Amino acid sequence: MSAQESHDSADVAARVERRWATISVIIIVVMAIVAAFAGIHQVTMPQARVEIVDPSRLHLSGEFAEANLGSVAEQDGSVTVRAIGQQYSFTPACILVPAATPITLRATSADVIHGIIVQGTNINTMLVPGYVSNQAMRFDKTGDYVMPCQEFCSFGHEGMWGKVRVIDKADFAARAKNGGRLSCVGE
Ligand SMILES: [Cu+2]
Repeated sequence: MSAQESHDSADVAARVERRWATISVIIIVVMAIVAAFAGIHQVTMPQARVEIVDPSRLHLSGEFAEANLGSVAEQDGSVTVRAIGQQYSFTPACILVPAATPITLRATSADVIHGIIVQGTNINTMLVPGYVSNQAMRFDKTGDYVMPCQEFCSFGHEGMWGKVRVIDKADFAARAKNGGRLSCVGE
């Protein structure tokens, strides 16, 4: 190999290295943009099935109007509970449900992010303003379960407690007979 040839191949190597370095920098930049976009997009949006609701109009009409909150017996034998969280309480503050029954909790927030956790169970969901949380529940034993807010929601957070009261299935059916919305507030 002559001196000239080795000089040329050093040039070629340098050019190829620069090209691949540029390509790898472009790949890294593209990946960073994709990661940033996905991160920002996903934190502003729950990732499961999304149901939206206008938090500023909850009380006025629709599913979460005050008269529609509480527990209702469905035709198929299940129970639906509708509730909202707001600084610093849950409505209803005492949720009444039957034992040994599939229950769907549908809940949302009227202001900031709150959370529902039911003592001694794996029931745990966030209440995000603008979105409806769906949580399947089932209680085999009757009794009272405390339900604190599990998401720091400002200065009154530690006072934000609700309760779930599980009653006998037949008692619940008797109370649900006339189709109203049930709760145990004030009992
Ligand atoms: Cu809260």
